[in-house]
Amino acid sequence: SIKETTEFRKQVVEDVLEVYPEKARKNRRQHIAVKDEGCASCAVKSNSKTVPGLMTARGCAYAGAKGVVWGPVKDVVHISHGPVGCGYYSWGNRRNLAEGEIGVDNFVPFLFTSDFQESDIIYGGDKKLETIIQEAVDLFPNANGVSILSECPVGLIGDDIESVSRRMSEKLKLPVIPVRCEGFRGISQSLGHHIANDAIRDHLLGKGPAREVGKYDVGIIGDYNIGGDAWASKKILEEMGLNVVNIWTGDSTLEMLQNGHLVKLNLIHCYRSMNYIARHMEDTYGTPWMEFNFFGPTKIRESILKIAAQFDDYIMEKAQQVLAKYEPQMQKVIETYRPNLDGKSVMLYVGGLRPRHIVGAYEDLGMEVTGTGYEFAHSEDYEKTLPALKEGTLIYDDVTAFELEEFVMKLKPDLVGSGIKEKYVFEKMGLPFRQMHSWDYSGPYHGYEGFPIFARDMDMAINSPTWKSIKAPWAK
Ligand code: ICE
Repeated sequence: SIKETTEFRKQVVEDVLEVYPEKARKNRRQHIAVKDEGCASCAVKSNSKTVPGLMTARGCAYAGAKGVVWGPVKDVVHISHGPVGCGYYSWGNRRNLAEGEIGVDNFVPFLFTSDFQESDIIYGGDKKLETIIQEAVDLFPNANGVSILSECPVGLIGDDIESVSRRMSEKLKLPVIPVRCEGFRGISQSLGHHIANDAIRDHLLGKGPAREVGKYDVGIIGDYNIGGDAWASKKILEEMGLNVVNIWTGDSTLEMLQNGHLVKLNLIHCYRSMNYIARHMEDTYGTPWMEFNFFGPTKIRESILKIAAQFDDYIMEKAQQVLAKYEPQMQKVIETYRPNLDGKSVMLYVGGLRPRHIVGAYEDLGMEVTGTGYEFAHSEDYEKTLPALKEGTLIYDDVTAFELEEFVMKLKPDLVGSGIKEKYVFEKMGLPFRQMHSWDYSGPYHGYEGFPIFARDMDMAINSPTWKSIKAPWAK
């Protein structure tokens, strides 16, 4: 029964935390919960410092600012400012796709780094920064701007990237944007999102070429086009009769960042990374915003109707046509894959949005989410999550490598959905796994284009015959 399951999972939590010293156990206890009847003890502490010594999967402010928000702006040269590692290891693996001529008007696939050496740390890197901004613009004359993403040492040695940026911006007649996203700031990539939002607000927003706002103009905020997600979302909105003029930031241009407020409505997919700027655009320019979710046909339907309700009868009629056109196709996808997936369970661990946003897509396939958690969500994210979960679901915030492994071994899900740091741990245990950050070289997963791919991938992972011939070496 549900009650027994809930009690069992509560006991699992106690057992797993048992190994920690008392102080660490007390801390971690607050970050883990099992959804119980009436949510008597569902509260999960979040957005707080990781206990030193515990293995976290979190990233840093630089990851949030460069990797997440700024990196997908394609006509801007993004300089990873500092030692080579941060730029190198964040190069190309988020799979945020962008159209355009590589090296001409699309610099997303490139890595630009100031490659700090000892001498730069000792004598300062401002001169070098000036030189490489000039070099980058000489080499790529179509670049519409330059962003400077600080790595830790830049902040530690007190470099003044703001004044270099100001000088070079005047000289080159281009936006040169300093982003003070040193990795040590904050406790996760979440502050990096905020810093990146603030840099857009301070340096670009409202400073673009003026344009008229059409009555069906909308922006997509917080879809980073992972494996083509934003293109799949855009397609639905356009078929509804809406005009997608901005995407922040997936396949984006500098102009889109300047004119994000010039729409009738901003549609937010990733609330966690972009709520700051959405609120700012509303407060300053009166641009309204609302959240939506394009994962799986149930959530897509809800979102399409909610979005259309903000417009007129014409859009509502088109929205109904979109539903009528695609839902039978989605039903076919469900008929194909549901028999293979019905009743299977999945445990998730992702960043700041997906642990709640993808629940509906799994449920469309008959699967059950038995555990989920975020790396860096805030309390409002957990509040939005709880209603989406079944009673008995295990919830873990900033789960440690040890805890997640133990939880998985005890709950025995049919599938784990998490990131690259988790993938091989579970695959070596003989457990089906899908990367739910990068979609494992696949995608898109958003929209009507994405759902058939998502369904196929989950089936492929769970029902691959290879699992039958895999045994962990120690289990043989
Ligand atoms: Fe938002 Mo990985 Fe994107 Fe979310 Fe964010 Fe990150 Fe991507 Fe993950 C992201 S912006 S990079 S939807 S930082 S997959 S919160 S952790 S769940």
